[in-house]
Amino acid sequence: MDQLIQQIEGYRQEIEQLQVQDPKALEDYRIRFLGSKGIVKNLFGELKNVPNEQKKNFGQVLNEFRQFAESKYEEWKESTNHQTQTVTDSIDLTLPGDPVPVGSRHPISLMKGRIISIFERLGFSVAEGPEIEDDWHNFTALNILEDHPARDMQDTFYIQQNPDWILRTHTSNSQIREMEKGKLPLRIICPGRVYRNETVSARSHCFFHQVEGLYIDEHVSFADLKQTLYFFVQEMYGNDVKVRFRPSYFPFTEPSAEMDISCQLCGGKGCAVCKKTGWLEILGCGMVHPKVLENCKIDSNKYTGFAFGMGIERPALLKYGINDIRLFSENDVRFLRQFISSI
Ligand code: 2NL
Repeated sequence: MDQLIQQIEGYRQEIEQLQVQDPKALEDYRIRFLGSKGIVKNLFGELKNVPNEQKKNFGQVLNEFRQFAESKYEEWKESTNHQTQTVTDSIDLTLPGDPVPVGSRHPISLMKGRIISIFERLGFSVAEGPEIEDDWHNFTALNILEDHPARDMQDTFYIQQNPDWILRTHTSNSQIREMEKGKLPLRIICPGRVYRNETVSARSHCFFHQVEGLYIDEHVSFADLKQTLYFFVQEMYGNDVKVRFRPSYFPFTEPSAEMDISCQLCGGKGCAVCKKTGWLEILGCGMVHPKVLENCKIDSNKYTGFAFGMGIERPALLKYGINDIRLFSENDVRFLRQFISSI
């Protein structure tokens, strides 16, 4: 009996020294002392072994100990509960939320989007193709022959030779792939990134962006080409814009032309941007060469088509008054933030 009293005294001291500060420790405490196989229960089990004349006394000690252990449990339960409440109370739900940065569109994407939406209104749809291309879709199908300088390693990035895999030098590859599908008529624009093996400077880069267009049907004429492109520049640069076509040469079009617009900065009078000519060159175009049609298994006696290609960087430089093409790909947020409100 004395031994049991001593044991109880030991437990009491143990509880006295305990620091229960979180729900896990509280639950551990409950199981150890107050659980169905816990210390208090076991001690009550000892009651039957205690001699009758001491039962009353021992029962009293035991009851006191149980009350002590239970009151400690209630006390700790209260304080750990209170702690969780303090965390919730410290969040002020009336405060404004943390701002989420939304970013902005890249100027190249803005320009590309404007070009696409004008042609979409004329019934063109967007077609895209791979940036890593084979020789056929980038060169041969386009009537660019074996000894053409564009195929030179100095001008084109080769990933592999024999068989050749290259980084496409224009988005015409997407147009060849669409023609090969054999569904006519075809009215598509092909935006995308292209690569040329050139020294990087403020004015030119080894990768840039293009939008090419293609329209193939029966009876498509050069008059259709001129009117389509005239509509485009009027939408893009305003109704007072003037255009001129100069004869040119591309292996994939015949006849071929370069289209200029009147300089938007000086209104055609001549300034530093248009090099005192009053004109800005904006795209190349022409009637699709019959060989290109035949290469894609299109009957060139029945079908004709026009095609054009324009860069995106140069007009974007002009529109936003940017003086270095490298800024487009440097990901400097101070540059990019300037386009937050642009559409
Ligand atoms: C330029 C000139 C041009 C084309 C691209 C083309 C595509 C096919 C067939 C025929 Cl599949 N032509 N594209 C035609 C003329 C000019 O681009 O100076 N681009 C920046």
